[in-house]
Amino acid sequence: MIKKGLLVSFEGIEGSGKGTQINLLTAVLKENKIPCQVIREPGTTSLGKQIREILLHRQSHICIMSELLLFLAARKQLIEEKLVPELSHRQVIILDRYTDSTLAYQGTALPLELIESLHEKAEIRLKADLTFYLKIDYQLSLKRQKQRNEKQDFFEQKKQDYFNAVLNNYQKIADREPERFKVIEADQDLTSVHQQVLKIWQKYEKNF
Ligand code: T5A
Repeated sequence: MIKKGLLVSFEGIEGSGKGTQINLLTAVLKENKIPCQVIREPGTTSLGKQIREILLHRQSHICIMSELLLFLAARKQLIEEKLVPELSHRQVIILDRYTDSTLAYQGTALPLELIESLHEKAEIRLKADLTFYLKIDYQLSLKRQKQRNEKQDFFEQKKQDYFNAVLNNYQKIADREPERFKVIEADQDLTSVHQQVLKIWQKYEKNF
């Protein structure tokens, strides 16, 4: 594949504002006539939607390795069915979560090296070119979730210790890959967070 498109992912815990900031960035790209589309992980392909339902609204116990493999199955399908063909066009593909989510979440129970080696074995090698990590703490995540007043899915029901471990894993990625993985202080108002995203995007856009 000759890759002409750009993969931009958004990461962060529940309520960090990924969906909100993706909408704001997409509006700017459209205004500037830059072709773009948003893809949610898991959940964009038909298989991904089914896997999302199994994982987020599970009816019975799923062991951690099966959980990991299901996320990988959804990702592999997404790459083959959607990302590879779409990236052959010049456009920005915005991913609402991608591989870093697996490292952060499933990495709370499994070694990061194991998760990376399974990605490699499954030939999931397509990496995000740029990632916005919207950093908030657990208390704020909880507050924003409560404001929405929606029924909680499997992950949202997890406790503070779990989310602290997720945040710790995101920080490890930030320390390891500062060029790609941009940390945004997301505990500020929508506009300030959007301005931080735009500042990074505008620098990056010059190479696109
Ligand atoms: N998962 C996923 C894994 O475990 N492994 C994996 O490999 C992958 C891919 C998916 C779940 O699956 C797990 C992680 C997740 O638990 P999801 O539905 O895709 O779940 O993701 P969530 O993070 O749960 O989505 P949310 O909608 O909760 O969070 P967002 O998109 O980050 O937040 P958003 O934009 O919807 O905002 C939440 C609320 O906060 C307000 C918004 O208006 C909204 O009400 N808000 C702000 N308020 C004040 N100031 C700001 N700056 C605000 N920004 C947003």
